Amino acid sequence: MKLYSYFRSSAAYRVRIALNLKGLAYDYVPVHLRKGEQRADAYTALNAQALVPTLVDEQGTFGQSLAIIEYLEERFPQPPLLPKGTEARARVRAIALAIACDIHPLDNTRVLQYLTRTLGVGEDAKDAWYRHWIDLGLSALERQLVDDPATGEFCHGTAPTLADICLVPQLANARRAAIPLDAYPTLVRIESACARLPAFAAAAPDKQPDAE
Ligand SMILES: N[C@@H](CCC(=O)N[C@@H](CS)C(=O)NCC(=O)O)C(=O)O
Repeated sequence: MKLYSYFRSSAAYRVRIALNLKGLAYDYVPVHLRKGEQRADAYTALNAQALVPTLVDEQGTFGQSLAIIEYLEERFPQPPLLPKGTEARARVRAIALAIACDIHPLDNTRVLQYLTRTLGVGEDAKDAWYRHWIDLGLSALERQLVDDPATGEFCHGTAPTLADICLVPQLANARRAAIPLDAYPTLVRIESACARLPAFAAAAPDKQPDAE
């Protein structure tokens, strides 16, 4: 398997965690987003959206981190990244999608660049935008998780799931932007539990071959 990735990409970080949790070896192919390598013809031939990650294996070429993770889940079911039970799976997917659909896309590099380079928004306003969408999303997640008996050591129970796979990279983004996380004690506690697992630790941005 080959994973096209960028060390700071939180969407690629999700897939790195999933591959590690499942014990799947892969070749890391760096795509330097700040140099614009995602827009080169060689890469858009693999990923028409010009986004990382892309996973390539003997079955095909796959984009979108959550689709890739569900593909891995179906091909390599152990250990499961979704809990047993329809309701539990819906809960885990809802947490994952709240991050992947409602927080992360608004703070993506190309969105921030459009704000500054095309719309002429200043750096302070851009930073305020970034913080606003992260805080709004994380506040809702904290409220959702804090008193829910389904929340355990991890977002759902006692084993990491797709929800944790999305949460940890999003918190890493927030930390990089120096956003205070004191208002999210449940999320930070779950992040610490994940950090103790080698699969999460090895997927961290600073552990990647293209880390700067
Ligand atoms: N929904 C996509 C999002 C992918 C995405 O936004 N990737 C970012 C890095 S985290 C990217 O490649 N950005 C390139 C750019 O903004 O030009 C997924 O989950 O895979």
